[in-house]
Amino acid sequence: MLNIDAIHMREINMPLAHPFETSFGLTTARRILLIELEAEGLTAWGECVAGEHPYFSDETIDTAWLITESELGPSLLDAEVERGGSCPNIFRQVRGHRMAKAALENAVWDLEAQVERISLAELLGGTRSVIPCGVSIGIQPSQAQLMEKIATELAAGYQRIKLKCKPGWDTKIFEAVRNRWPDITLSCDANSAYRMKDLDHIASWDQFNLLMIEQPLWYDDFYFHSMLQKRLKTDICLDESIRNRRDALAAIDMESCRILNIKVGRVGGFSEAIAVHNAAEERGIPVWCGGMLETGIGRSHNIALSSLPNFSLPGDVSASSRYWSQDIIEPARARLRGTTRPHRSPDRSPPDALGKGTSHRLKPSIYRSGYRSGSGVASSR
Ligand code: OSB
Ligand code: MG
Repeated sequence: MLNIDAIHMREINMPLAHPFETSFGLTTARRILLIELEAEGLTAWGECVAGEHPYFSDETIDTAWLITESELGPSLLDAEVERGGSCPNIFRQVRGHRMAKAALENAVWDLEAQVERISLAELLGGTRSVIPCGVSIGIQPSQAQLMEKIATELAAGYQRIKLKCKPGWDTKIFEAVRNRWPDITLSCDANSAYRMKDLDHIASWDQFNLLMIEQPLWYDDFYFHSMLQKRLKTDICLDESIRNRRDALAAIDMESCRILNIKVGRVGGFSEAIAVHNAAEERGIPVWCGGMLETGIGRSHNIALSSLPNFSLPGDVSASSRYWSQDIIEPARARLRGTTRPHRSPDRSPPDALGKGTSHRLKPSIYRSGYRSGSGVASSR
């Protein structure tokens, strides 16, 4: 049994070192919900990856805050929590809200790893000690700026370059990049920016020898992706469409994709992420770990997950300094050229930036802290 004394919810506001543009918009700063569990004399952390707007998924930081405070947090405090893997059952009654669930569940796994005195990677069943890293490069103000950025990332040793794309920022860009770097591992991510009328256009990218085309069509689709995949030599990778193991099975069976991106927040936590990983592995489908512009807390969880055996393609687990001039935890150390390692004992020291001293202790309870509520107003249960 893991005795959870308190759940702290905090919202922090983090300016990005560089704006990040995708087909659904420009992000210059992130509002991030952090979960801190007090239990067994220990402190464990989870990060919610929901964005400020419901553009990547239907969740936002505000829906996650609401559901955590009113539903998931109280359920967790009432439950007998054996381990991280107990959480899906505890949260069963709440439909959806997977990013909110994941933040809590992942904090429980973090707690369990500390209690067991093993690394999170080991607890998750990880076997890889070196994780290959790729980078995701947002849409840039100009082609020249993109080329410069790619050159910098290649010089840093990153093993795969993924270009965000959208209509108007695609074929010409791929052509220019391929002309300059004929042999690099290159992929693209459309974040659902295309429709079936673009089928021939997308099929023309076969000439660029891309490792994959990520989520070209609707965010919730399998069927049209399977029609598109039949017309492509290039592998499709699904991101947004895959919410759980059953989605992964459907997509694989329908041949909607040949590669899967796993984001632990998108599938609702480590338990489901492992289930998706295993389902793909059994069917010979490689996976890689996606990113959601996380702070060091979320990124360290992604790196731990990436140590599972079927994470055979480079993940979006690049250095935190690419996104933040000042991260909230000591960023991953032992970074070799284009790779990272799961922490043996993650640096869980609570960041000063969080204003930890301002929350009051009352247990068991859910605390709110951060700028929303001033200092430590405990909600009633
Ligand atoms: O589709 O992978 C995506 C960021 C925000 C929303 C969606 C995506 C992304 C990224 C970021 O590509 C990659 C990273 O965190 O390194
Ligand atoms: Mg994606």
